[in-house]
Amino acid sequence: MKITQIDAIPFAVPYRKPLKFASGEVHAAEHVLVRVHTDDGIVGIAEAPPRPFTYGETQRGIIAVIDGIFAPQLVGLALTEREVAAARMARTVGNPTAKAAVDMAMWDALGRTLGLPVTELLGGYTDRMRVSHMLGFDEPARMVAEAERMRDQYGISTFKVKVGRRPVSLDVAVVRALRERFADTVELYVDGNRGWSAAESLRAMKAMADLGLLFAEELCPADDVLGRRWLVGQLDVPFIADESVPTPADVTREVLAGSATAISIKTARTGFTGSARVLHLAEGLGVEVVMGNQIDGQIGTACAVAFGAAFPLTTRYAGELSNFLDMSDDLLTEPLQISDGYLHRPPGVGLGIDIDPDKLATYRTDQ
Ligand code: MUC
Ligand code: MG
Repeated sequence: MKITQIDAIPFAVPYRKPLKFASGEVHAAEHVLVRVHTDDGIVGIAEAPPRPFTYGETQRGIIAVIDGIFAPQLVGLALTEREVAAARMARTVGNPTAKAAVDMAMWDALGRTLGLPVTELLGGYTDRMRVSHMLGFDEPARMVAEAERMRDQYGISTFKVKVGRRPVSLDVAVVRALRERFADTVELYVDGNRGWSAAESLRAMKAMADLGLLFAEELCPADDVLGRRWLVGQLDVPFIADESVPTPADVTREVLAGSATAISIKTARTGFTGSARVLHLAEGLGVEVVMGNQIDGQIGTACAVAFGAAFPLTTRYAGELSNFLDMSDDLLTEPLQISDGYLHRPPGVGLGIDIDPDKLATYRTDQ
């Protein structure tokens, strides 16, 4: 059960259609495959998706921190020493997706070693999650058409609408068009990725007051401290903190300050060990959680559903598990399937997924 080697392998898979939102856009999954090898011949896997516009991590930076700083401190540890691994990685500030991928690859290796699914090791609540799909920026009619396709093809009926553009009326028109098209057969919520000011956010939320929104997410920056508190205090839906809460300490700060009333849990950002801390903190504070998506590929999505399905609170709402549908291909031997609006966690031990060596050879960018 001892770690002998950690690999960090860059790969790039193009998107069929880019995802655009207030803080950036993604045209290719330029991620890092992380493999944790043990002296039993087990290999655990996970992926780190760099989001330079959000956390400042880059593909090269993730590889450098894993190869140069984390791997030398973790080789020799047993897979059961996950808290030792977490404490050693925590000495390095930032680098959330690099830390998360190493943590999750260790959990995958542990599950494979013990012959148990990771989701059962984490909590074992259920084996599936309802799926929420993210609608990136486009013309209102095209965003409605994408929602129709997701509903018809995959049975998805919860949509997170990216907002934060100017004028505010542009995004309000999209949400109104979706509500008019689907009436009350769909759940809708909005994510601003910090694009609006607090005042613009309140104006938009008032203009959408009749549209039955489930949540509002990160509409304005958390660093607009008093503005955000002023906004959140006036809303009648939970306000989800996402990129403003990359650590449990950030969750505490934002919730106690009255600047967030719900939390997006992203395994890509807090792994399994850190996500459990965030979840239990949210539970203790009495705030809602949503399983978010860091624009993950199928490996990351398998991680998100393994965690989300493990606990009752994370399955209360649909999880954001469908971004991989926009990718032209992926690395897994068995692609994930969404049907009737649900994603089941892959059966099998660990995360239940395996890398196809031919696909890895095609998409890795280091050889
Ligand atoms: C989201 O919920 O914000 C967009 C940027 C990012 O870091 O994650 C995505 C989705
Ligand atoms: Mg978000």
